Amino acid sequence: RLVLRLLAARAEVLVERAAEVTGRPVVVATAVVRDGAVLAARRTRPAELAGRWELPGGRVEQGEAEPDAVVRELREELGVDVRVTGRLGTDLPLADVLLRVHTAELAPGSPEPEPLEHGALRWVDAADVPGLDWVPADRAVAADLVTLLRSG
Ligand code: DCM
Repeated sequence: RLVLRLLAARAEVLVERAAEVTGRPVVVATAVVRDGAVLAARRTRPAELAGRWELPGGRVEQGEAEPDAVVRELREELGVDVRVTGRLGTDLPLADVLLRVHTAELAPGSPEPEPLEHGALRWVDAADVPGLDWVPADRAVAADLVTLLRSG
């Protein structure tokens, strides 16, 4: 039985390593929450996603910690300073990346968000989350978003 337990432990380690080696790049999406609303951003590209709403974010760079990627991407895309507060939902496998949703709040003294790389921005409250035209991946966390907004 001891041997079986050792083999099982070894198998777990190997599975974890395989996931690291074959792992897809992570794209962080961010639910910035303020006063019971989440900040949604309207995409302008590619054509099939243009006009639809997303949680802003982007690709994590090699060796970069995810919270640092969230802070960097939101500074680039929205001109804001954020503080990362947690995670939302489960990882979502996309074609060639893994989408992981973080939660954040504007840091004290942060500028107001501006659509530097999006067509528009909008604060969306719990009642309006389900009806928004989310990009398909972000639609998957809509129920978790509603729960988060209603809990705060
Ligand atoms: N993406 C998404 N939802 C987000 C952010 C990104 O589905 N909230 C997808 C769109 C692209 C990929 O991740 O396929 C990379 O995003 P970007 O083009 O914004 O770098």
